[in-house]
Amino acid sequence: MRRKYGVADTTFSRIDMGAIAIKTITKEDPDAEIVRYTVPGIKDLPVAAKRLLDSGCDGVITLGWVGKSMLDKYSYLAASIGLITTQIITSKHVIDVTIHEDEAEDEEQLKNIAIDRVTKHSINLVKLIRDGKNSLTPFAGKGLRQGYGNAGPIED
Ligand code: RDL
Ligand code: RDL
Ligand code: RDL
Repeated sequence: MRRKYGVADTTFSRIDMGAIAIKTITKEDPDAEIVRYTVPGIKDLPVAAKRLLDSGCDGVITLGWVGKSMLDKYSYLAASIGLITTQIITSKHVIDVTIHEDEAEDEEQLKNIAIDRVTKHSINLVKLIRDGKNSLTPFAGKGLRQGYGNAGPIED
């Protein structure tokens, strides 16, 4: 059956991460139906995700951008709890991609983190939705990271 993916993004974000997610999902699952939902900011993402799932999406990826201030970080904590609650209520995956504006020294680095994180998590979403709960098991314990190079496993 044709899979339906939700992409929720924000106007607060300084990079069009929705476009990157749609491109990646389409490449990974050419048969995919994708529904995009853009909201003002991260605190609006939980209801966007829930509405996408209620309307038939099999899973959702949310794309958030967190500013540098403490107030922004509190907003992210609230949004994150909302996103996790949405997953529990709906029993469906909501992959939370978040870029923290203070993660990088300059805009170029921030952009590279965003592209890497969105791309890798879009692939994770497709795997989980299309291939099921053991789709990531071959990578368990491998120290995979999104936004950076992998940390790698601790060998014995
Ligand atoms: O519902 C309207 C807004 O309250 C909502 O869009 C918030 O997520 C907006 N917002 C903040 O109020 C804030 O203090 C955001 C941030 N910080 C932030 O860092 N990133 C956002 N929104 O996407
Ligand atoms: O839904 C996709 C991701 O948001 C989710 O997998 C997170 O749990 C990933 N993650 C972080 O975003 C983070 O800031 C993790 C950590 N830190 C962490 O320390 N350990 C994790 N995930 O397993
Ligand atoms: O150790 C360096 C990073 O892994 C660490 O700072 C993480 O917390 C960075 N990070 C986020 O801040 C986040 O919001 C990660 C994710 N999301 C994520 O989804 N995957 C990561 N890191 O590997």
